[in-house]
Amino acid sequence: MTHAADALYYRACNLCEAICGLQIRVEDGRVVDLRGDPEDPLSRGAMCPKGSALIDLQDDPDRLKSAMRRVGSHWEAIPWEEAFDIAAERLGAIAEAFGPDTIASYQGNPSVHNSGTLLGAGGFLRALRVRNRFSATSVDQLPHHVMAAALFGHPMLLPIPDIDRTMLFLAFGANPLASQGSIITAPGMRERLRSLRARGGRFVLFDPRRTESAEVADEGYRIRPGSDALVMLAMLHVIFARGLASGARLGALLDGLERVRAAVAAYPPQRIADRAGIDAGDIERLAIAFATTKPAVAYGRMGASTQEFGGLCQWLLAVLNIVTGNLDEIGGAMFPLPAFDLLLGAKRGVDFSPQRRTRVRGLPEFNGEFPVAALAEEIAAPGEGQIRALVTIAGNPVLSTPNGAALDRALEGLDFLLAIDPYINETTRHADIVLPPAIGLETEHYDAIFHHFAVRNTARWNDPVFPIDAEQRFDWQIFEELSRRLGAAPSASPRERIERALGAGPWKTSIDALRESPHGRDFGALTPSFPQRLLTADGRIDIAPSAMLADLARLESAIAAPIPDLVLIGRRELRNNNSWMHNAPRLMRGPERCTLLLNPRDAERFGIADGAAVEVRSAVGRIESVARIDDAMMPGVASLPHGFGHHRTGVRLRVASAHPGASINDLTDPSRLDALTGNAALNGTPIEVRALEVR
Ligand SMILES: Nc1nc2c(c(=O)[nH]1)N[C@H]1C(S)=C(S)[C@@H](COP(=O)(O)OP(=O)(O)OC[C@H]3O[C@@H](n4cnc5c(=O)[nH]c(N)nc54)[C@H](O)[C@@H]3O)O[C@H]1N2
Ligand SMILES: Nc1nc2c(c(=O)[nH]1)N[C@H]1C(S)=C(S)[C@@H](COP(=O)(O)OP(=O)(O)OC[C@H]3O[C@@H](n4cnc5c(=O)[nH]c(N)nc54)[C@H](O)[C@@H]3O)O[C@H]1N2
Ligand code: SF4
Ligand SMILES: [Mo]
Repeated sequence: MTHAADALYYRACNLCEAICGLQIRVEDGRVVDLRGDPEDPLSRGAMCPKGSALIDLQDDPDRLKSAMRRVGSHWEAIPWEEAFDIAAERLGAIAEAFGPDTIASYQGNPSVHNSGTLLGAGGFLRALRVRNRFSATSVDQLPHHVMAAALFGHPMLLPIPDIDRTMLFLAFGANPLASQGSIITAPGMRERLRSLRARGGRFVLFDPRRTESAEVADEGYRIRPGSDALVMLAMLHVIFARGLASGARLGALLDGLERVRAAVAAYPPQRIADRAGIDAGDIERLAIAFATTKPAVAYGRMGASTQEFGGLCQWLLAVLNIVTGNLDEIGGAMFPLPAFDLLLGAKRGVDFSPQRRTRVRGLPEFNGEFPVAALAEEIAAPGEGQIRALVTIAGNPVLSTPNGAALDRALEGLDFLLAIDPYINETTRHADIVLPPAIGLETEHYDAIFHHFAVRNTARWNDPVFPIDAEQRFDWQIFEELSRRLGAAPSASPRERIERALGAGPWKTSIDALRESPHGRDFGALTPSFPQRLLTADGRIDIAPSAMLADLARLESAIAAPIPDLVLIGRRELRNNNSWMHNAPRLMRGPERCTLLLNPRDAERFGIADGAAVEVRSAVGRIESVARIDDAMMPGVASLPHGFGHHRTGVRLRVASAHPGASINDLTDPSRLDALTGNAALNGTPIEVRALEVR
């Protein structure tokens, strides 16, 4: 065992998008105190219970430190060199025999939370010549990127709500008090929402469940899953009809205002109110309030992205901000200027329209990636180009992607599976080789992604707290070893790339300069940046892209279809982190959290009592759960958290396996997609539920 030197350390938590600054006291080589750093200019002392679980991760006896090889159902630790050789040899042989397009990759969420993983993986995937790339993006924020590419010229030009200065925060399908914010890095959400209200501002939220965030909202509306785009169209209808659309400073840059006006004409609030479950008068009033409150910002996250109309939602939210003069304005939707600017040197006018389609279903790629809803069939369906080998990096797609059970089965049929992951979980149990990186407090870190989404321009460099054992490796070292064996020339290390980017970036800084500000450097509040930062070919913003307008026809056919009897949506809770932190003992105390929430009316009509064991069925699968009757749910909507289902054999997560729960993604259906973007429609899955006989 190696020990950390006794000292007070400051570093950002890298578990979620809030990147809270932490203050960590180490004595006798162990963490004796961990709390929010009050001097962090972004998080100002905020943190959540998951931050302390970094200690559990550090001490977790189930976390792997040496390379592992699976022999049947047994695992043996093998020397790293041997593991690298086997992995490179097997992948190389498959590429040689069947072509590189029979290899696929899946990158999961922590890929973007660990700078060594983020900046190291690309070179390895290039060395592998993988074109069948998949990631958690297509069960998450893909519609945001498609919108940003279409309107602003680059997938990473994502507008961020300037929550500290807005006067009206209009949110759809987000639960910031549980998630701590997403595509808005604003640690301490509860405090930030409190300040908004203290300065006379308002928070309005649309969600089918009265969530903890709805509890602190000024107005919370329970909306029928999948109908957000209708409400947004109706709001725009009102704004145009009342002559409230302007575009303000950006007006001269805008194209397509008349095409939007024509499109929204078909959506008076009365037409869609019943369908959405929202009163037409409320929509009218909110639309006027949104257009006349200065500044205001509209925002939507998972509930408005992982649904059948995620692309339309993100487009309409941007249009709402633009036509009310709130885009790129203080207190509106703004574009951060991070010290490591991923847009530095980005080309203008790149064509992001799909260049390729998946083999089996013909689903479109975006920005070099295919929708992960197609992964299982690409592995399972025989024929030319069938995927034979998979590399997973920081991902658990068996629990996190639609019809995970089918993927679970498909993985069995692979010729070779390489997992770069610290745990043997529901996905990596199928691997031939697992290469476990050092994580969390052991890594150096610069948050290249989440400063891009932050409500203030700040930067911080983190040196590791704990040194690694001689036997351990970092993600980037694993990638480097594999790339070398695949014949790639050495490339710059993540640290060299960070150093270069900081020096070239807008704030001309360096790792050493950041080390002098252990709490983080503050470069100030966000500032308007258009038209300079725009990356469209002509330097203008077309707010009515033809692909978005064309997708309205699909929305129209959905309105014509009957409303399903009962649909399922997801749920995040403060002490979960997707699928992978259920092994942290301090997060798993208290009542079981993997429960099915049902409105009392639904419970009654299906004869289900509180606490009853239930069977839930969808078009693709079935699970068993425990029902909780909760009038926070909208009638006709049930809720189950994702990331559970740890009962599968061979999973080596002792704490998680004691709280197995069931996987919502054994019910979600890969054929339910947002056809515009390829994002999975995880929310709104039609289900049937019945009480199980008590044996
Ligand atoms: N039904 C439903 N499904 C969902 C969602 C939902 O709301 N509802 N949410 C979706 C969303 S938003 C996301 S982001 C995805 C997440 O989907 P995934 O990214 O596939 O799943 P995670 O649970 O985040 O798994 C992370 C994996 O990374 C490993 N890991 C942790 N840290 C590191 C590291 O530093 N390096 C490496 N190499 N590995 C590491 C963990 O052991 C774990 O295996 O799930 C999606 N799935
Ligand atoms: N504690 C915790 N924090 C996390 C995570 C975690 O697993 N646990 N995961 C992290 C990740 S990877 C992400 S991407 C973010 C996500 O961050 P958020 O998007 O803020 O979090 P969610 O809880 O997924 O919020 C989505 C909300 O949408 C609602 N919803 C479902 N369907 C619909 C619909 O059709 N319309 C509307 N309007 N609402 C709908 C759900 O009820 C839910 O409350 O959280 C991050 N932070
Ligand atoms: S909110 Fe919690 S998990 Fe997220 S960065 Fe802060 S302490 Fe870490
Ligand atoms: Mo996510």
